[in-house]
Amino acid sequence: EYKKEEVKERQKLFPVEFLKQKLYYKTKPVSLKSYILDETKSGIIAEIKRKSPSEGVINPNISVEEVSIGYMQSGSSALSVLTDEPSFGGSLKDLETARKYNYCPILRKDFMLDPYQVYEAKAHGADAILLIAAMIDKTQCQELASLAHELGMEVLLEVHNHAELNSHFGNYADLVGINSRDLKSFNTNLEVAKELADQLPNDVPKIAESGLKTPEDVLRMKVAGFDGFLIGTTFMKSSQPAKACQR
Ligand code: IGP
Repeated sequence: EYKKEEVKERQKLFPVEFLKQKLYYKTKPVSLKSYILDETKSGIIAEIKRKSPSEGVINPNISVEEVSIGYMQSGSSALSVLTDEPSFGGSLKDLETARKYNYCPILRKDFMLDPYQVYEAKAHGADAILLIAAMIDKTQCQELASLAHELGMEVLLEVHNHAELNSHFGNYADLVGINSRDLKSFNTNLEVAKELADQLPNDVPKIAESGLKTPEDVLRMKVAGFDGFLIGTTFMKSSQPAKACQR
């Protein structure tokens, strides 16, 4: 996998000691969980996503300042910023830009496998990180999560099926995301998420991820017990992502 190499390269250029000097390493994160559970907010986590393996190019030339501010003004509860360059066209710079212009919780969306990435997330302004059950085992998740917690961030654990939920679920997960997209076939199926939601304990906030296209989709997932709704493609496909979010 390219991730390991990429991380090693960056670590050589910017050692952890360097990251610790950065402004956002020292600032206090905001709680994604509490924003998601705030009933006066929409629950929408709006994503900055230029391209993806399933869609190809979505909206490559956006301004992160403009889109992230627009998302928040349209009533999002939080932002998700992809920082993976090869598959999604994102960067840590995008994360830092979104941070600079918004005080809401921001999720760093990437394939996390090394503690170094957790330091990076904090140093560039993230409030929460994503851990993907399909990519790393539970022990790795717990290790990365305890570092994230040490740095004041929260953890969104992503699962796609019963097996992943059973093998990975633990109290290290501040929120659980159910990804309706099968990372192998790229198909999305909201029924998958609805069914899995019932298996989760009531006290952990649930996020419906991927494949949400209409306000009705969001409503359906809300009725199914979800607290949060992670939406990327539907917003980013629009020439004005924030307008799409307003709906
Ligand atoms: C957003 P969509 O279908 O609205 O663009 O999906 C988000 O769920 C998706 O980007 C995502 C993702 C991921 C991307 C969910 N889990 C893991 C990269 C890695």
